[in-house]
Amino acid sequence: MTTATHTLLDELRWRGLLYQHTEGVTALFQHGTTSGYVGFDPTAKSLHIGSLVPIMALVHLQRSGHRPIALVGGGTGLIGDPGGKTSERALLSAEQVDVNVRGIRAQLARFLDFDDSEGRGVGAILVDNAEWLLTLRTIDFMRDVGKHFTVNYMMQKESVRARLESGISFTEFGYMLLQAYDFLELHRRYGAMLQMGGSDQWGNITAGVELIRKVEGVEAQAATLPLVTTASGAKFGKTEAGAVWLDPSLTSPYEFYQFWLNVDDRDAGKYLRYFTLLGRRERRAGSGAGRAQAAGRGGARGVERRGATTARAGGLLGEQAKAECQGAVSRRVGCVAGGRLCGTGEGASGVCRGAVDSLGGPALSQQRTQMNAPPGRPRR
Ligand code: 485
Repeated sequence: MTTATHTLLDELRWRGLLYQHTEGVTALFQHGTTSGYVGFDPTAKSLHIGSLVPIMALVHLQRSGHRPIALVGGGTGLIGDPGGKTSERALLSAEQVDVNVRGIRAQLARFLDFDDSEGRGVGAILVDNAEWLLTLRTIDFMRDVGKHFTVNYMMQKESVRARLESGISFTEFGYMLLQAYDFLELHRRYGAMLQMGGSDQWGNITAGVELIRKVEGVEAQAATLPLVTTASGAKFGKTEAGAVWLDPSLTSPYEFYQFWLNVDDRDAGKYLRYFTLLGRRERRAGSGAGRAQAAGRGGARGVERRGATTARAGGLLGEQAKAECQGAVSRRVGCVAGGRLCGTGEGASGVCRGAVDSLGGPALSQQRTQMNAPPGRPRR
């Protein structure tokens, strides 16, 4: 748990996880406990590794004493966010959205701590916006929500502006109002004061801030996270085989591990900050060893250190996810640390096997096998 003087914002900033935010975010974290949310649309039955960035933001939010809310867009998934798309999306069937919601809900549940027994009000909440969006009445919505937004305002949003030439349906044009309404609904239900998302979500998130200001007279806040970049300029999270999914039936543990193992050395430090809970000191120790190794000095001691910190990361995640840690997704985050840190170097296998073992579970056997492979295999 971060201390009061070491705010969540400092933590996110140090991790490079803060891209843009509204002014009041600083004050928000300084005054007691708050709730913040991230929304995930069920466009597929699994999240992918890019989703780990906002998930980690929720994890940090919770670790610093606030309530994280993960929202699955069972309602918005039926419409489709125009953001980042150069052309109209094909509508997903209600059945497909349903299957996808179930997959994503189960994955999200593994990362957050739902235990509210200490009564501090920071137990995570998992919601599906189908709960309120599917029963909205058109006339009510157009009067109560639509009236607060001018078409001019909506056309300024990047997600719409980018489509003015190629065209955008009324359906996708209206998407931002649904997301704005979600923020209002979560504010009313759970006192949500913050919405986070990737940098492409800024327009949708600030539309919600606007709606809450107009309807409730409250200044809610927005914070976005950076898009993950790679030193080579390649798209993060893509391999020749396609996206790297969190679902082991779509991306095998072996492929998943290989993805992290093949991360460019120049990206390793950044990804450790993004995807693990390793702190400043531990991370520096890790990257120092990495440099020594890259310089051809081997460094079993360094590797041992790295193994130790990996064990810590695994432990933290284990503690975070409690019993759920047996689940494949949690183990995968543990493996992020394990993968990157244990990838090469003599002596790494033993130490790291221990680290990964601390997360347990037979599904890791593939990774373990890989870790024991001789060092110096070519990297992509
Ligand atoms: O109330 C909300 C309803 C839906 C959403 C958010 C809040 C989903 C959002 N519109 C969206 O499309 N998000 C993307 C998705 O679900 O795939 C990605 C973003 C990315 C990051 C991630 O979700 O492109 O930047 O925010 C969590």
